Amino acid sequence: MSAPPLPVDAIREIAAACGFDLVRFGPADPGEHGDHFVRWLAAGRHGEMRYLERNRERILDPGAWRPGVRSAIALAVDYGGPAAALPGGGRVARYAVGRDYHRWLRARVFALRERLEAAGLPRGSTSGGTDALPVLERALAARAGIGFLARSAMVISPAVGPYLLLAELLTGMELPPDPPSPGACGTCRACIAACPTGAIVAPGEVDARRCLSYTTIELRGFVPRDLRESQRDWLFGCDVCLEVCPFARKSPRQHLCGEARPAELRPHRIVATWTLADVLAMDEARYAAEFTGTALRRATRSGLRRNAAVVLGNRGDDAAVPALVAALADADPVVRGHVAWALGRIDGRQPALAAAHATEPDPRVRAELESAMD
Ligand code: B12
Ligand code: SF4
Ligand code: SF4
Repeated sequence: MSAPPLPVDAIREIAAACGFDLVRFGPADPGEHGDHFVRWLAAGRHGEMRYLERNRERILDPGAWRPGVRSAIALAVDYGGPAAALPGGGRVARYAVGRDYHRWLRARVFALRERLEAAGLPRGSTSGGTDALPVLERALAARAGIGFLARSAMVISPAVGPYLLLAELLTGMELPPDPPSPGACGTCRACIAACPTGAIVAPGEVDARRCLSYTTIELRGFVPRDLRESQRDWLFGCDVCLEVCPFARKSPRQHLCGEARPAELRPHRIVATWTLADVLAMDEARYAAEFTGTALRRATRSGLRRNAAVVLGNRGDDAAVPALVAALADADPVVRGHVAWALGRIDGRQPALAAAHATEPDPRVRAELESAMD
């Protein structure tokens, strides 16, 4: 297939009606961004996200898994909004505050596909999704002109800002490419200076192994000790490099609260009502019942409880000690280890640390207990 069977303006109008704030056309392949991706992988910056390595060839060449693909309809939704934290502390990155975007954004992409097919696009001729296809979504968005590739590595729209969730429909149609987006970082380096862990190692390049979004969400097991203090109050993800960005003030939704906010972006019950102690104490049944449909689930129950322990340690509040002491007897060594670290931050002379050390079977947790008492 080559020429579009329906006017390109109709595609834009239908996409806008489906709830996309930005709609642009561009190539389906990552072009020169692919070289950067290859270098990034070779440097091991992906950490334990091995699926990126496994999908390398498909990511570099979408034609290998979608023969005949020509263009991408690049899509974006503004999710800007007020900072969110659990009552009493524990911040959650804005993208994860409401309903899981993998669900509601994917539903929008599928609705768009259906409407385009109803308008004349051959059935089954597109592949679409958000964070689901083996593609570099930032590369597609930047090449289509959704925004510019910034020093923070975010794709930023000069009109809407950095709080953009990206999605795409890949198609065999030859769509006329949109021009590159205007806008640039200029002399600003605020995100690089503000990143709590120094994860932005070069302009546009993030070492995921140091990024709090990786350590709090993707990483399973123990968080390197030298990164825990830098986690500060972040329970899930991190928005620092977006918050300090001057373009963040552009988000049309940044001040929308309560009923004025789109339903899928309103704070989930967990964010609105749970405390860090609730997260730390949650059992499997409560996790299964409450976290379904949230992006928070990605971190796993173990990871969320580990993160809660780190944040409680960073907050240094004596009131958290009973909950932490109780969790020293938890079945999960990752939780026990981070709880030991947290107690050490609050009071290394806490007698429960020595008592736990006397019976602790896991050498990693024993090391945490020793370091906490040091
Ligand atoms: C793996 C991943 C991560 C990793 C690694 C991120 C990274 N910067 O490398 C971790 C877990 C750390 C992460 C964090 C976040 N992520 Co993330 N993540 C992804 C995912 C699944 C794959 C990205 C990837 O392959 N990274 C590898 C690097 C090399 O590629 P890249 O991130 O696309 O970066 C591009 C630029 O770095 C560029 N580049 C850099 N230098 C140069 C130089 C030249 C010359 C060129 C040409 C290109 C170039 O090359 C890359 C390709 O275009 C995508 C979804 C997807 N399928 O694309 C979401 C995605 C990138 N993440 C997203 C979001 C929202 C976040 C967070 C804001 C979440 C949060 N608040 O906690 C943070 C932001 C951290 C940051 N500053 O990047 C959005 C970004 C939207 C946007 N407007 O840019 C995406 C697109 C998901 C989505 N569907 O919306 N993420
Ligand atoms: S998300 Fe946080 S830790 Fe990751 S690069 Fe941005 S500021 Fe640094
Ligand atoms: S904070 Fe400054 S350097 Fe970083 S992405 Fe925004 S404009 Fe670019």
